[in-house]
Amino acid sequence: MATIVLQVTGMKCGGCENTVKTAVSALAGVAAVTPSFKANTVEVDYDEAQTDPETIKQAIQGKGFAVA
Ligand SMILES: [Cu+2]
Repeated sequence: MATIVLQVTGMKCGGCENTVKTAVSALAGVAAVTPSFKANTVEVDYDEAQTDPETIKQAIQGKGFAVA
């Protein structure tokens, strides 16, 4: 299991956090998603055998948020 903290801008409220959480949680191999709109971060625990940071970034970007 690996953990990454992505810098994500565009989240403005708890609803945005939930949008990100739902999108990333839907990916195979993702164990936990902790977004913070205040810190502009999304922490993700994932199984490296099933997914990778690029796939996670794309899921977030697909919801209209920018990932650094
Ligand atoms: Cu929002």
